[in-house]
Amino acid sequence: MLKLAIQKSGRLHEDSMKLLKECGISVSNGANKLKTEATNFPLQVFFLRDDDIPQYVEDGVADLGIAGENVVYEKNKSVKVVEQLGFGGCRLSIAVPRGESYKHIQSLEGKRIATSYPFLTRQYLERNKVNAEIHEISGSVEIAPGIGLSDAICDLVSSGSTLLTNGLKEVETILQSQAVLIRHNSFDLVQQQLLDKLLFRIHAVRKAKNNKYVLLNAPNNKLEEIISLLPGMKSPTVLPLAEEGWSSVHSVLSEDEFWDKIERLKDAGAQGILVVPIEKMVM
Ligand code: PRT
Ligand code: ZN
Repeated sequence: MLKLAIQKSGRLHEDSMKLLKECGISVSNGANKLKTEATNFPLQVFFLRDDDIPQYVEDGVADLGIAGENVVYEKNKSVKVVEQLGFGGCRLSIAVPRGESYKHIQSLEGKRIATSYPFLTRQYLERNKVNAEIHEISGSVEIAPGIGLSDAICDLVSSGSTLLTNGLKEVETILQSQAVLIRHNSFDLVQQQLLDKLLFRIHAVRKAKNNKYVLLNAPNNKLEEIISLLPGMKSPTVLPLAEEGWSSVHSVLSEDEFWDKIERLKDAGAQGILVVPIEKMVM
């Protein structure tokens, strides 16, 4: 049985639950519960505050955890990052009042920086040989310059609208972050086998998300050109259509090349292009 710690509520909770569900693991939601057990996988799920997750995993109270890289690297516990999960994306950045002239990191020399990430902020300043005063505060960091508590902040940013509404501008990015799966430092053989089973499912889910299934009709005299545009898992499937001279072509396209390829397929004479989401992809 593996014990997995996920956020009880907040930005990572839903995506963590969704990932388990997509991996075919049924757990009941954790509202007002500390833990629950999956019905169809040897997994126990603990619902905790995200900040506590690295500690629980270091101590081995939980074998696995899902937390933001920002939290994992700030806490600097002895745990292993197993896998990036592709959700909870944000960045840890330094911001200063918009009116401030800021040229480079040395502009922060002697300044006061408010943050909930003292470890990562200090590490970044030291790496850049800048002396600044770090004020650790636990929340509402963005208001610190406005109330005269600090000259700058170091906080998480995603859309940037919090900085904007507080009259701040982003000047340095310390860390690009997303949710990761972490594990306790030492795993026995049985735990490792269960983790491999879980990772196999996570890979299939993530791979499917990055790909689309494409079906299209192609005139046979253009078939060669159209097929050359399609990678497919091995090669595209080609089936004759009832209508003489036409074929149906099935293939898989990755998200990043998708729009470009679709345009080129149309130009090459493809018609009736259907694009379908893929649920799981096992290579
Ligand atoms: O109760 P608990 O301690 O578990 O939750 P929490 O309140 O500490 O964390 P929560 O739920 O806010 O965030 C959990 C994780 O989500 C973080 O550790 C990050 O890994 C990730 N994440 C992704 C974010 C953001 N995006 C984010 N935008 N966490 C916080 N923010 C905040 C940021 O601090 C700032 O206040 O959103 C604001 C900025 O957002 P924008 O869109 O205005 O730029
Ligand atoms: Zn937290």
